[in-house]
Amino acid sequence: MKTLVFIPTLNEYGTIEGLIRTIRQLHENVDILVIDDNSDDGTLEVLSKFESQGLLLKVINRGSKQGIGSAHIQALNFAQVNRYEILITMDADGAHDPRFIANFLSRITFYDLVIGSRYLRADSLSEWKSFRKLLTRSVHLVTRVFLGLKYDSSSGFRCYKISKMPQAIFTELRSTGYDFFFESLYELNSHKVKIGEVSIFLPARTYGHSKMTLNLALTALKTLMYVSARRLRRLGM
Ligand SMILES: Nc1nc2c(ncn2[C@@H]2O[C@H](COP(=O)(O)OP(=O)(O)OP(=O)(O)O)[C@@H](O)[C@H]2O)c(=O)[nH]1
Ligand SMILES: [Mg+2]
Repeated sequence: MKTLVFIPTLNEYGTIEGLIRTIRQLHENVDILVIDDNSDDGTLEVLSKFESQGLLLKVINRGSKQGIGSAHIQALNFAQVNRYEILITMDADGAHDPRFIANFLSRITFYDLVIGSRYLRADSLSEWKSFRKLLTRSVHLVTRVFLGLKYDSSSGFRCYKISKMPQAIFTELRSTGYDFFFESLYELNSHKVKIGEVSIFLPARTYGHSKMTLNLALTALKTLMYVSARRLRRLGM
């Protein structure tokens, strides 16, 4: 199956090289697309070296910070326009282990979207600090209660079967940041896309820092309220 792996980057110099080399070793036939928002820590230099060596299909530098969600939407569009059958999306900061890609690829045979979940096994977040775990679990809880989502709604480790994606959904999303994950999942779930999960393990962060900011968290909260209201309207309440 024609497969694209997509990685959004914003200052991931410490991890990007190892990540791309590992993906290449494990899956020599996949293409890799990176969308970067003008990293200034040397990430772009590593990426353009890999692009010229043919290790990467393409690097798109968007020139300014436009958000992780908008990068995912652009990747979905790229995959459709370039006729990929499968799109895998994953983070660059070392949180998403490429060894799980094989599990996604076998599971996607039975589903249209497969989410990498941190809630199927008790030890998925065993290395994380308690506060970080609490934050992630809170998102899981509120999206379950307010949006009716039983899946890991903030996970960016995903596998899409492109032909089964109602692409119009992605052009209508209001989210451009981290809210993309639960808003897109809510819409795909509402459109009866067949969703499955695979268990993933996330190590504690050893390089770099989170790109999540208070502003982005507040925006996500606002989006949550909008999408909850959308849900209530659809339920006729
Ligand atoms: N292109 C682009 N990539 C981004 C942006 N924000 C984050 N990323 C990338 O998206 C991925 C996830 O970002 P993280 O900061 O690790 O977000 P997170 O995993 O929810 O937060 P942590 O658990 O603290 O790591 C990483 O590969 C980032 O480099 C952005 O605005 N633009
Ligand atoms: Mg991360």
